[in-house]
Amino acid sequence: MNLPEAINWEAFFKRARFHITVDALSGLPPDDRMEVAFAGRSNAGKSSAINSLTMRQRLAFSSKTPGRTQHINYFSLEEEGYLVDLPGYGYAEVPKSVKLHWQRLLADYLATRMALSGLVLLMDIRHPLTVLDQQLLQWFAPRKRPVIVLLTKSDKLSRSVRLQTAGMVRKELGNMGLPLSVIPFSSVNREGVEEAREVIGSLWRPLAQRVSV
Ligand SMILES: Nc1nc2c(ncn2[C@@H]2O[C@H](COP(=O)(O)OP(=O)(O)OP(=O)(O)O)[C@@H](O)[C@H]2O)c(=O)[nH]1
Ligand SMILES: [Mg+2]
Repeated sequence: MNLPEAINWEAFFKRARFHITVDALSGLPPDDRMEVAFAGRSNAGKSSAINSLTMRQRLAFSSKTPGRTQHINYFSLEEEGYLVDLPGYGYAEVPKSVKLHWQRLLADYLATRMALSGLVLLMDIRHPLTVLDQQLLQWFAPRKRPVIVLLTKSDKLSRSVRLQTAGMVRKELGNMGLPLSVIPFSSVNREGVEEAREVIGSLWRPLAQRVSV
């Protein structure tokens, strides 16, 4: 991989293409290309965020019906690796057996996937850091890899409340000892889209350096 100094992140993410859908860890692609996963409660706006970052209308299927993304969806960035849309959690109407299946899948994936270089955690800015969000972070934290928090649907709140919430989340998660970014984000008015592209895209840099040594 050869990432130049000044990167056009928009072009970088625009190359995303649907790759594969899986519902068991045994179906994942080989664990040898870098990937960044998008996780969050059902309806938090994961699929919408992936569409906004990649400038694709319906790359990841977004829906008014919570629990729409029930599998792990891989989007390939050509030889650079993958963006991974994880199943949303916390949707009350899902049968318990299905919930347990997802929970197992998420926990195992977050704890063991070698290629996973960073986690994008999406939380509705009006309801950040639920118990399930914190549980997810606990599964991922031992990896000591970067967490990028997108506080979604930021168009729903005033600027002062957006900043206040971002500050609170930064403070709450600051003591986890992980590289952390917290970005108010809206797929509607595109607040935070460029910043998110840059911060998420930069996860590819260390790999470029490692490869070039
Ligand atoms: N106002 C506003 N609505 C949003 C935003 N992002 C997503 N939505 C809406 O929130 C709903 C859920 O969005 P999705 O992107 O499907 O959420 P998801 O996290 O992928 O949901 P699951 O796949 O069910 O886990 C849809 O009705 C979207 O239109 C945003 O930034 N602002
Ligand atoms: Mg989705």
